[in-house]
Amino acid sequence: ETETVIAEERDGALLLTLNRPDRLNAFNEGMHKSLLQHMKSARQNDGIRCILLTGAGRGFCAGQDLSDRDMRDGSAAPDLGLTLENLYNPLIREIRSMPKPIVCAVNGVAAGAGANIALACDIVLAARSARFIQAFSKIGLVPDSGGTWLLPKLIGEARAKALAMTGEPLNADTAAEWGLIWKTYPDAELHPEAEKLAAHFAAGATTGLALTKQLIQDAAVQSLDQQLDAERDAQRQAGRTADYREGVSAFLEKRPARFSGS
Ligand code: T3D
Repeated sequence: ETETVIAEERDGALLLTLNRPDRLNAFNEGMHKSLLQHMKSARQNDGIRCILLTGAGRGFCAGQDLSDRDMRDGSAAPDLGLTLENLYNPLIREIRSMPKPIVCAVNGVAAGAGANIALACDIVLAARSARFIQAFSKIGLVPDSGGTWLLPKLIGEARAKALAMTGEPLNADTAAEWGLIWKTYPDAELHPEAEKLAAHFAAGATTGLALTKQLIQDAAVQSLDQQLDAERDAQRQAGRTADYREGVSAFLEKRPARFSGS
Protein backbone atom coordinates (compact mmCIF):
# COMPACT_ATOMS: atom_id res chain seq x y z
CA GLU A 1 0.00 0.00 0.00
CA THR A 2 1.30 3.52 -0.75
CA GLU A 3 2.30 5.69 2.18
CA THR A 4 -0.35 8.22 3.21
CA VAL A 5 2.37 10.58 4.44
CA ILE A 6 5.76 10.75 2.74
CA ALA A 7 8.60 11.80 5.03
CA GLU A 8 11.94 13.03 3.68
CA GLU A 9 14.80 14.50 5.66
CA ARG A 10 16.70 17.36 4.05
CA ASP A 11 19.57 19.01 5.88
CA GLY A 12 17.89 19.19 9.24
CA ALA A 13 14.37 19.82 7.91
CA LEU A 14 11.68 17.12 7.75
CA LEU A 15 9.45 17.40 4.69
CA LEU A 16 6.06 15.77 5.32
CA THR A 17 3.81 15.35 2.27
CA LEU A 18 0.16 14.34 2.67
CA ASN A 19 -0.21 11.68 0.03
CA ARG A 20 -3.79 10.78 -0.93
CA PRO A 21 -3.90 12.96 -4.06
CA ASP A 22 -6.95 11.19 -5.60
CA ARG A 23 -8.98 12.48 -2.62
CA LEU A 24 -7.21 15.84 -2.45
CA ASN A 25 -5.34 14.40 0.56
CA ALA A 26 -8.49 14.07 2.69
CA PHE A 27 -7.83 12.50 6.08
CA ASN A 28 -8.58 8.88 6.83
CA GLU A 29 -7.50 7.27 10.08
CA GLY A 30 -4.28 5.91 8.57
CA MET A 31 -3.14 9.34 7.40
CA HIS A 32 -3.94 10.82 10.81
CA LYS A 33 -1.89 8.17 12.60
CA SER A 34 1.02 8.43 10.21
CA LEU A 35 1.19 12.25 10.36
CA LEU A 36 1.05 12.31 14.15
CA GLN A 37 3.69 9.58 14.39
CA HIS A 38 6.07 11.49 12.11
CA MET A 39 5.53 14.67 14.15
CA LYS A 40 6.16 12.88 17.43
CA SER A 41 9.39 11.35 16.22
CA ALA A 42 10.52 14.71 14.79
CA ARG A 43 9.93 16.23 18.23
CA GLN A 44 12.32 13.69 19.80
CA ASN A 45 14.95 13.96 17.07
CA ASP A 46 17.48 16.74 17.74
CA GLY A 47 18.71 16.39 14.16
CA ILE A 48 15.35 17.71 12.90
CA ARG A 49 15.16 21.47 13.47
CA CYS A 50 12.20 22.37 11.25
CA ILE A 51 9.15 20.64 9.74
CA LEU A 52 7.70 21.47 6.32
CA LEU A 53 4.15 20.24 5.66
CA THR A 54 2.63 20.11 2.17
CA GLY A 55 0.30 18.06 -0.02
CA ALA A 56 0.85 15.80 -3.05
CA GLY A 57 -0.97 16.57 -6.29
CA ARG A 58 -3.27 19.52 -6.95
CA GLY A 59 -4.71 19.93 -3.45
CA PHE A 60 -3.28 20.52 0.01
CA CYS A 61 -5.97 18.74 2.05
CA ALA A 62 -9.77 18.46 1.77
CA GLY A 63 -10.31 17.73 5.49
CA GLN A 64 -12.11 14.61 6.64
CA ASP A 65 -12.52 11.87 4.01
CA LEU A 66 -16.29 11.93 3.64
CA SER A 67 -16.39 8.51 1.98
CA ASP A 68 -15.63 7.19 5.49
CA ARG A 69 -18.79 8.97 6.67
CA ASP A 70 -21.27 7.40 4.24
CA MET A 71 -24.58 6.91 6.10
CA ARG A 72 -26.78 6.44 3.03
CA ASP A 73 -27.59 2.85 4.03
CA GLY A 74 -29.24 4.25 7.16
CA SER A 75 -26.33 3.39 9.43
CA ALA A 76 -25.89 5.42 12.59
CA ALA A 77 -23.78 8.57 12.46
CA PRO A 78 -20.35 8.12 14.03
CA ASP A 79 -19.55 10.05 17.21
CA LEU A 80 -17.65 12.98 15.72
CA GLY A 81 -16.69 14.17 19.20
CA LEU A 82 -14.61 11.01 19.45
CA THR A 83 -12.83 11.55 16.15
CA LEU A 84 -11.95 15.08 17.20
CA GLU A 85 -10.78 13.89 20.61
CA ASN A 86 -8.73 11.00 19.22
CA LEU A 87 -7.46 12.28 15.88
CA TYR A 88 -7.83 15.99 15.03
CA ASN A 89 -7.26 17.54 18.45
CA PRO A 90 -4.04 15.61 19.20
CA LEU A 91 -2.67 16.71 15.83
CA ILE A 92 -3.41 20.40 16.47
CA ARG A 93 -1.95 20.14 19.99
CA GLU A 94 1.17 18.51 18.56
CA ILE A 95 1.61 21.27 15.95
CA ARG A 96 1.09 24.10 18.43
CA SER A 97 3.36 22.63 21.10
CA MET A 98 6.13 21.48 18.73
CA PRO A 99 9.34 23.16 19.92
CA LYS A 100 10.52 23.67 16.32
CA PRO A 101 9.17 25.84 13.51
CA ILE A 102 6.50 24.25 11.29
CA VAL A 103 6.21 25.73 7.82
CA CYS A 104 3.12 24.86 5.79
CA ALA A 105 3.23 25.08 1.99
CA VAL A 106 -0.40 25.15 0.86
CA ASN A 107 -0.05 23.90 -2.70
CA GLY A 108 -3.75 23.88 -3.59
CA VAL A 109 -7.20 23.81 -2.03
CA ALA A 110 -7.29 23.57 1.79
CA ALA A 111 -10.81 22.73 2.93
CA GLY A 112 -12.48 21.90 6.25
CA ALA A 113 -10.00 20.57 8.79
CA GLY A 114 -7.40 20.76 6.00
CA ALA A 115 -7.62 24.56 6.10
CA ASN A 116 -7.41 24.78 9.86
CA ILE A 117 -4.50 22.33 10.14
CA ALA A 118 -2.60 24.54 7.68
CA LEU A 119 -3.47 27.68 9.68
CA ALA A 120 -2.30 26.06 12.92
CA CYS A 121 1.24 25.87 11.52
CA ASP A 122 3.72 28.64 12.33
CA ILE A 123 4.44 30.07 8.90
CA VAL A 124 1.88 29.49 6.17
CA LEU A 125 2.91 29.99 2.55
CA ALA A 126 0.48 29.36 -0.30
CA ALA A 127 0.49 28.95 -4.06
CA ARG A 128 -1.46 31.75 -5.76
CA SER A 129 -3.97 29.16 -7.01
CA ALA A 130 -4.67 27.81 -3.50
CA ARG A 131 -8.01 28.45 -1.78
CA PHE A 132 -9.01 28.24 1.88
CA ILE A 133 -12.51 26.91 2.48
CA GLN A 134 -14.28 26.55 5.83
CA ALA A 135 -16.37 23.82 4.19
CA PHE A 136 -17.99 22.61 7.42
CA SER A 137 -21.22 24.63 7.14
CA LYS A 138 -21.96 22.96 3.80
CA ILE A 139 -22.38 19.60 5.56
CA GLY A 140 -23.99 20.88 8.75
CA LEU A 141 -20.87 20.88 10.93
CA VAL A 142 -18.89 23.47 12.84
CA PRO A 143 -15.29 24.53 12.12
CA ASP A 144 -12.89 22.31 14.05
CA SER A 145 -9.14 21.75 14.40
CA GLY A 146 -8.90 25.07 16.24
CA GLY A 147 -10.63 27.09 13.52
CA THR A 148 -13.10 28.85 15.80
CA TRP A 149 -10.21 29.93 18.03
CA LEU A 150 -7.67 30.86 15.39
CA LEU A 151 -9.82 32.51 12.70
CA PRO A 152 -11.20 35.39 14.82
CA LYS A 153 -7.72 35.99 16.26
CA LEU A 154 -6.14 36.21 12.83
CA ILE A 155 -8.80 38.05 10.83
CA GLY A 156 -11.40 39.33 13.32
CA GLU A 157 -14.88 38.13 14.19
CA ALA A 158 -16.70 39.58 11.17
CA ARG A 159 -14.53 37.84 8.59
CA ALA A 160 -14.23 34.67 10.68
CA LYS A 161 -18.00 34.32 10.98
CA ALA A 162 -18.59 35.06 7.31
CA LEU A 163 -16.04 32.49 6.14
CA ALA A 164 -17.30 29.88 8.60
CA MET A 165 -21.00 30.43 8.00
CA THR A 166 -20.96 30.81 4.21
CA GLY A 167 -18.23 28.28 3.38
CA GLU A 168 -17.13 30.66 0.62
CA PRO A 169 -13.63 30.00 -0.72
CA LEU A 170 -10.97 32.59 0.10
CA ASN A 171 -8.23 32.94 -2.48
CA ALA A 172 -4.61 32.85 -1.37
CA ASP A 173 -3.76 36.49 -2.11
CA THR A 174 -6.75 37.72 -0.11
CA ALA A 175 -5.80 35.34 2.71
CA ALA A 176 -2.36 36.98 2.79
CA GLU A 177 -3.83 40.51 2.58
CA TRP A 178 -6.10 39.72 5.54
CA GLY A 179 -3.23 38.34 7.61
CA LEU A 180 -4.57 34.78 7.63
CA ILE A 181 -1.32 33.50 6.12
CA TRP A 182 2.21 34.86 5.64
CA LYS A 183 2.90 34.98 1.86
CA THR A 184 1.82 33.70 -1.53
CA TYR A 185 4.02 32.67 -4.44
CA PRO A 186 3.41 31.84 -8.09
CA ASP A 187 2.55 28.11 -8.12
CA ALA A 188 5.90 26.97 -9.54
CA GLU A 189 7.83 28.94 -6.92
CA LEU A 190 5.99 27.68 -3.83
CA HIS A 191 8.00 24.54 -3.16
CA PRO A 192 11.46 26.00 -3.78
CA GLU A 193 10.60 29.02 -1.59
CA ALA A 194 9.13 26.85 1.17
CA GLU A 195 12.18 24.59 1.14
CA LYS A 196 14.47 27.62 1.31
CA LEU A 197 12.60 28.87 4.38
CA ALA A 198 12.65 25.42 6.00
CA ALA A 199 16.42 25.17 5.39
CA HIS A 200 16.83 28.64 6.93
CA PHE A 201 14.97 27.56 10.09
CA ALA A 202 16.82 24.23 10.19
CA ALA A 203 20.03 26.24 10.39
CA GLY A 204 18.56 28.65 12.93
CA ALA A 205 18.80 29.15 16.68
CA THR A 206 16.34 26.37 17.55
CA THR A 207 15.78 27.16 21.23
CA GLY A 208 15.20 30.85 20.54
CA LEU A 209 12.74 30.01 17.77
CA ALA A 210 10.87 27.49 19.93
CA LEU A 211 10.59 29.99 22.79
CA THR A 212 9.43 32.73 20.40
CA LYS A 213 6.68 30.47 19.03
CA GLN A 214 5.50 29.60 22.53
CA LEU A 215 5.56 33.21 23.77
CA ILE A 216 3.52 34.50 20.85
CA GLN A 217 0.96 31.72 21.19
CA ASP A 218 0.68 32.15 24.97
CA ALA A 219 0.14 35.90 24.57
CA ALA A 220 -3.40 35.12 23.42
CA VAL A 221 -4.40 34.14 26.95
CA GLN A 222 -2.06 36.24 29.12
CA SER A 223 -1.97 39.75 30.54
CA LEU A 224 0.91 42.09 29.70
CA ASP A 225 2.30 41.52 33.19
CA GLN A 226 2.27 37.76 32.76
CA GLN A 227 3.78 38.10 29.31
CA LEU A 228 6.60 40.34 30.56
CA ASP A 229 7.44 37.69 33.15
CA ALA A 230 7.32 34.98 30.49
CA GLU A 231 9.64 37.00 28.23
CA ARG A 232 12.06 37.43 31.13
CA ASP A 233 12.16 33.68 31.76
CA ALA A 234 12.45 32.81 28.08
CA GLN A 235 15.21 35.36 27.49
CA ARG A 236 17.11 33.97 30.44
CA GLN A 237 16.87 30.51 28.86
CA ALA A 238 17.77 31.75 25.36
CA GLY A 239 20.69 33.69 26.79
CA ARG A 240 22.20 30.48 28.12
CA THR A 241 22.32 28.74 24.72
CA ALA A 242 25.43 28.21 22.62
CA ASP A 243 23.49 29.76 19.75
CA TYR A 244 23.20 33.09 21.56
CA ARG A 245 26.96 33.10 22.19
CA GLU A 246 27.56 32.23 18.51
CA GLY A 247 25.08 34.88 17.30
CA VAL A 248 26.82 37.67 19.19
CA SER A 249 30.30 36.47 18.17
CA ALA A 250 29.24 36.27 14.52
CA PHE A 251 27.86 39.81 14.69
CA LEU A 252 31.05 41.18 16.21
CA GLU A 253 33.18 39.31 13.68
CA LYS A 254 30.97 40.49 10.77
CA ARG A 255 30.33 36.93 9.54
CA PRO A 256 27.22 34.73 9.20
CA ALA A 257 26.31 32.83 12.37
CA ARG A 258 26.70 29.05 12.41
CA PHE A 259 23.95 27.95 14.78
CA SER A 260 24.16 24.42 16.14
CA GLY A 261 20.62 24.34 17.55
CA SER A 262 21.95 24.00 21.08
O1 T3D B 1 -15.95 13.49 10.44
C1 T3D B 1 -15.29 13.82 11.40
O2 T3D B 1 -14.48 13.04 11.93
C2 T3D B 1 -15.43 15.21 11.93
C3 T3D B 1 -14.35 16.06 11.41
C4 T3D B 1 -14.55 16.85 10.34
C5 T3D B 1 -13.46 17.63 9.74
C6 T3D B 1 -13.77 18.10 8.34
O3 T3D B 1 -12.82 18.38 7.64
S1 T3D B 1 -15.38 18.23 7.81
C7 T3D B 1 -15.20 18.90 6.17
C8 T3D B 1 -14.90 17.80 5.16
N1 T3D B 1 -14.48 18.34 3.90
C9 T3D B 1 -15.33 18.87 3.00
O4 T3D B 1 -16.49 19.00 3.24
C10 T3D B 1 -14.74 19.25 1.67
C11 T3D B 1 -15.29 18.35 0.58
N2 T3D B 1 -14.65 18.66 -0.69
C12 T3D B 1 -15.02 19.71 -1.47
O5 T3D B 1 -15.88 20.49 -1.11
C13 T3D B 1 -14.33 19.84 -2.78
O6 T3D B 1 -13.76 18.62 -3.12
C14 T3D B 1 -13.19 20.92 -2.75
C15 T3D B 1 -13.85 22.31 -2.67
C16 T3D B 1 -12.23 20.71 -1.60
C17 T3D B 1 -12.38 20.84 -4.07
O7 T3D B 1 -13.25 20.90 -5.16
P1 T3D B 1 -12.72 20.54 -6.61
O8 T3D B 1 -13.85 20.78 -7.56
O9 T3D B 1 -11.43 21.20 -6.86
O10 T3D B 1 -12.39 18.96 -6.56
P2 T3D B 1 -13.43 17.74 -6.51
O11 T3D B 1 -13.69 17.28 -7.90
O12 T3D B 1 -14.57 18.05 -5.64
O13 T3D B 1 -12.54 16.63 -5.76
C18 T3D B 1 -11.57 15.83 -6.43
C19 T3D B 1 -11.72 14.42 -5.92
O14 T3D B 1 -11.44 14.39 -4.51
C20 T3D B 1 -13.17 13.91 -6.07
O15 T3D B 1 -13.10 12.52 -6.30
P3 T3D B 1 -13.46 11.92 -7.76
O16 T3D B 1 -14.84 12.40 -8.09
O17 T3D B 1 -12.41 12.48 -8.66
O18 T3D B 1 -13.37 10.44 -7.55
C21 T3D B 1 -13.75 14.17 -4.70
O19 T3D B 1 -14.82 13.34 -4.38
C22 T3D B 1 -12.56 13.87 -3.82
N3 T3D B 1 -12.69 14.57 -2.52
C23 T3D B 1 -12.53 15.89 -2.30
N4 T3D B 1 -12.74 16.13 -1.00
C24 T3D B 1 -13.03 14.97 -0.42
C25 T3D B 1 -13.01 13.96 -1.39
N5 T3D B 1 -13.26 12.68 -1.09
C26 T3D B 1 -13.56 12.39 0.20
N6 T3D B 1 -13.61 13.31 1.18
C27 T3D B 1 -13.35 14.60 0.92
N7 T3D B 1 -13.34 15.51 1.92
